Amino acid sequence: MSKGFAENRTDVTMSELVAEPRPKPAVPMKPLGISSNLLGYIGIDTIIEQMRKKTMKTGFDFNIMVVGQSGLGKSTLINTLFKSQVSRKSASWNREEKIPKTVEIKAIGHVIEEGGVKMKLTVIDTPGFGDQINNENCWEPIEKYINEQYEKFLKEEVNIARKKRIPDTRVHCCLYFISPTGHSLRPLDLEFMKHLSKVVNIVPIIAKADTMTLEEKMEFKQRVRKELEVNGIEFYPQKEFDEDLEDKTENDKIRQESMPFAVVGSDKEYQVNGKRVLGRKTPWGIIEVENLTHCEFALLRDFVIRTHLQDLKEVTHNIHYETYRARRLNDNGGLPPGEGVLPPAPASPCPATIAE
Ligand SMILES: Nc1nc2c(ncn2[C@@H]2O[C@H](COP(=O)(O)OP(=O)(O)O)[C@@H](O)[C@H]2O)c(=O)[nH]1
Ligand SMILES: [Mg+2]
Repeated sequence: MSKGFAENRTDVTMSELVAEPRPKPAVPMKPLGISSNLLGYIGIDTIIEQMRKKTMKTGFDFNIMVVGQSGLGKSTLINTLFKSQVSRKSASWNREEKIPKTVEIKAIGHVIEEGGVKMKLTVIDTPGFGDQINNENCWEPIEKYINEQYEKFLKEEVNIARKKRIPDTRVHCCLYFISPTGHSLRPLDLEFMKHLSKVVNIVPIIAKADTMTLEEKMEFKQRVRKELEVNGIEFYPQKEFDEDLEDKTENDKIRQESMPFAVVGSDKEYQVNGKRVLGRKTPWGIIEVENLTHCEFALLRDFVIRTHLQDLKEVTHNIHYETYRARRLNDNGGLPPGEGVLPPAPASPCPATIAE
C-alpha cells in the first residue's frame, strides 16, 4: 500500500527546495562560531549559478489574487504592476462588465518573460465581492477557492506516481483593496481580512489614493493600521515569520510605515518633462504612478515583485499550505485524503456584524 509520501525521491521540484517548515526563531539567528578555513577552492558558490540556470529553464509560477469592491481599480492596478503585457492579452477584463449577483472567481494565466526568465503569472479576479446589499459571508467562495488549490496540490503530492513538477495554482498573494473613504475600515474589510489572513498572504492597499489629499492619506493609513491592530488582524509579512534580524528590520519598516500602500493605477502614458510616464490626469496636474512623491505604487511593486516574491511563495508553501496539509492529513488519521475540501478553519468572531 502506498505510504502517501515516498521516502527516497530524487526528483526534487523547485517548490520542494524550500519545503522545510521554517522554525520560528525566538532570537535572531547568528552565524555558527566554527569557521572552517578551506585549503582551496571547492566551488560551493557555484550553486547560485546552478540555481539561476534551472530557474531560467523552468521558469516559475506566481499567482496573485485581487479582492475589493468593483470600481476600486483592481484590474487597472494589475495591468500597471505587470505593465501592458497582462492587459493586452486579456480581452475579458471589460470595465463595463455588469456587477455579478454573487462573487465570481476568474483566473487568467499569462506568460511574462523578462531577461530570459519566464514567469507564469495567474491573476485571480473576484468580481462581485462586496457589491451586494448584504455582503454577509461573501469571503466564503474566496476561501473555498484558496483551499481548493491547496487540495489540488496535496492530491498531486500524495499520488504514488507524482509529477516531477506539481503545477502550482495556490494563491501566493492576495491584494486587498480598501476604499479611499478617509473614515475607517468597513466591517466587511475586517471580516474578510480576519478570516483570510489565516489561509493566504494578504497585502492590504488603499485604492485610488489620488482621490485623497496628502494629509488625508497619511491619517487614513494610520487609522487603518490601528484598526487592523485593534482587531488582531495580521497581514503579510507577518512578524512571527521573520527569519532573522535583517528580515525583521526590513519588514518592520514595511509594517509600520508603508502598509497599507496607498496606490494609484493607470495604463495611460503622459509626457512629463520630456519623458513618457504612467499617470492620471487630474485638475491639479498629472499624478505620476511611479513617482514616490505622488503615491506608493512603486513601493508596492518593489515589495511584491522585486523583494518579496520568493518569500510570498515560501510562506504560502511552508506556512499556509502546510497548515492546510496538516489539518487534512490529521482529519484522515494520517492517510491520504479522499474526496472533498476542508471546510473553513474556525475563526474567532469578528466584533462587527456585516450588513451594509
Ligand atoms: N482616480 C483613480 N481612478 C482609477 C484608479 N485606478 C482605476 N481607476 C478608474 O476606476 C475605474 C474602475 O477601474 P477598474 O480597474 O476597472 O476597477 P475594478 O472594478 O476594481 O477592476 C476606471 O474608470 C479606472 O480608470 C486610480 O488609482 N485612481
Ligand atoms: Mg476589474
